[in-house]
Amino acid sequence: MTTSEQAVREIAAWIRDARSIVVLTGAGVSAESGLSTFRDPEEGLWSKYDPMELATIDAFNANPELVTRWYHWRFTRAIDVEPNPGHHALAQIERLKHQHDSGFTLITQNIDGLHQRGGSSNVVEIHGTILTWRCTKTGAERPLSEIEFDQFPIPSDTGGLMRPCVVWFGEQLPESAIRASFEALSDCDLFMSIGTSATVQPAASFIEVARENGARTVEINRDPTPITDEVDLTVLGPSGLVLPEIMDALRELDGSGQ
Ligand code: BJW
Repeated sequence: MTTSEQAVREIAAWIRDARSIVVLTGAGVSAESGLSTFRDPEEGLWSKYDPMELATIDAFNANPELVTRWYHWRFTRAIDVEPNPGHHALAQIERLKHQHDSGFTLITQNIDGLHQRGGSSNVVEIHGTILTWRCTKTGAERPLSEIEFDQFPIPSDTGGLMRPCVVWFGEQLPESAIRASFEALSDCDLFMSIGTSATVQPAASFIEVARENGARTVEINRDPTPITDEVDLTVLGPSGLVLPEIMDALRELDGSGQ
């Protein structure tokens, strides 16, 4: 058995034994669906585009046409792709834990809606969603289906502009999402960081909150990150491959009742 096979089995046993699990996901989980991550030096969005020109309120105010066009392109990509085996495995783990009356909270930094489309139900979107837009003047929200993308920027009915309900740099995270995250973190006994570079705050600090509360910590990532040496167990590999392996190992353990 390789080290990574051993780690997969151990993580499966920790998932089986956990009373309450928090999973934090990032762009890496959607990479195998065909969506770009942010910080990959070759393919990442921030290697081609300047986040300060696209992902801040100042950028939107300075050039709403450019920012609106960019997010229009981003959501057409997001709705064009399908959830991958990593998304499906997380949804299966959630269902299994709920069957055993255990807690399972999926906190995602992703705005693409793929976890929900992959079958997850308890999803906390801490950086918002690209599938809902709101008026800059009144804050009134509208689903994509009710917005016509026939001019850029998009005027709202009330004299403002429509912007995506995502969290840009320097903006506060949605209060309800922060509250739900900290409630789950304060009660979890297993924390898993998956497909995130663990560099953007406050999400990057969630692991410390979980650890201070006594949780075991796990990371699954294609590449090492700043938390790789801090976690109790790491599996380096694509989440679309590793998560289904963990789910298979969990089924084996669950079926055998060990
Ligand atoms: C795979 C894989 C595969 C690839 N399988 N793995 C404290 C200290 C310093 C700064 C701050 C601080 N507190 C707040 C800040 C400022 C700022 C911040 O954190 N800056 C840092 C960069 C230093 N934070 C904020 O501004 C936040 N707001 C806030 O805290 O408000 C209060 C406040 C404001 C100001 C000052 C102080 C307090 C808001 C952050 C919003 C982030 N927004 C974005 C854009 C969203 C909209 C959009 O999508 O366009 O969110 S930025 C971008 O980064 C996006 C992501 O959700 C986020 C995280 O990225 P993620 O998901 O980790 O992606 P990558 O690309 O970084 O990593 C992918 C990983 O996957 C890699 O490790 C790969 O190896 C791996 N991978 N393929 C598994 N197949």
